[in-house]
Amino acid sequence: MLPDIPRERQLGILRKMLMIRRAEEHCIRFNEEHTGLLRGHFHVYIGQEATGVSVCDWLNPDDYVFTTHRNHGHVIAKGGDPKKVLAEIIGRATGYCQGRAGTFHVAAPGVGIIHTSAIVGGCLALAGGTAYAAQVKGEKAITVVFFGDGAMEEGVFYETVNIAKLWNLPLIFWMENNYRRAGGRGAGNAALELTNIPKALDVETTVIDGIDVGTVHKTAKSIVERVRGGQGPLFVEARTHLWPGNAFNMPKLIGGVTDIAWAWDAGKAPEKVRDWHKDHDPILNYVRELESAGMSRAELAKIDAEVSKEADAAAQFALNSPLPAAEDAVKYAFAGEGN
Ligand SMILES: Cc1ncc(C[n+]2csc(CCOP(=O)(O)OP(=O)(O)O)c2C)c(N)n1
Ligand SMILES: [Mg+2]
Repeated sequence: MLPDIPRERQLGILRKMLMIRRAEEHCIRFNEEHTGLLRGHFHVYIGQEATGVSVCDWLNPDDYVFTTHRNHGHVIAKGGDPKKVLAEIIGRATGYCQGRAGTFHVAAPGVGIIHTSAIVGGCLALAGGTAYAAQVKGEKAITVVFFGDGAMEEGVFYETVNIAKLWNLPLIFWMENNYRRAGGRGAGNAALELTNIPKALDVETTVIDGIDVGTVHKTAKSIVERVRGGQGPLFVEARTHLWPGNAFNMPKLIGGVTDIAWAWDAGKAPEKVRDWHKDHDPILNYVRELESAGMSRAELAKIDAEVSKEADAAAQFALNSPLPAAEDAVKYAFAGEGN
């Protein structure tokens, strides 16, 4: 279903989702086509784009967002600059954190993402903190914390939900269930339904299809309005489907970059990724819906070409950017003058 908003805004959502996809394809290519660019492990948000983009579409610039080891998508969704995201991913001085954070910890305080942690569940308590601060200061800002199903195994999840409910904090718990763990739902959790856990702490929960933009957008609107209106913390489980390229220790472009034409000609997609793009890719689903609503294939392909060009330029910007200077190694390490 398409979100019930003007066409221009619908297309803004498409552009953002495509930007995340294209930027992250570059991220994987940084790893596959170069040596030593990405040092260590990394994760991508491919397949979950409908969630972050639709939620952030209802947020104000001064609302807070906390994210995870899959942060690239959330940072771009909240208004982050893809150039600075890609530069940070490969540790460049032009990146959001001047190359100190790398792929796992991209943070963009200017757009409301004041910190990122790759520790599973690491941002939950921090999100409780910004929600509490906003409440004490009487600000209108709300906080959204995105996290995975796996984070619900961490003790900090229970502590944060509990205190958020007790103090009626303006906090949205937005869980993205990507069924990554073997066995799927609840694989590392005794709860049969993960929503049973917040429910036990008297926090209202909603379960939605996280690949359908219209559903996520509509849900996010009401959840954001209610939390902003002082109705306390709410919990959403958005269910997505694992992108086949994520089924490894490191993401791989096993079918190459996404071709928007697979939206109307699924048979052209490589077999390894065909079913996923046909049934579970939030972007191609959305493209099909826009086409059914009267947009031409040429118009949709043009948007993709424009976004891809911008993402290519962002990747080039990152590659051309310098590493941080050696003499600046301890800069920002200590509070005080010069930092
Ligand atoms: C406290 C902690 N334990 C283990 C890890 C290693 N680790 C990284 S991602 C991940 C899976 C997390 O699952 P989930 O929260 O559902 O996120 P997903 O990767 O599925 O998006 C684990 C165990 C970690 N980063 N932090
Ligand atoms: Mg998961």
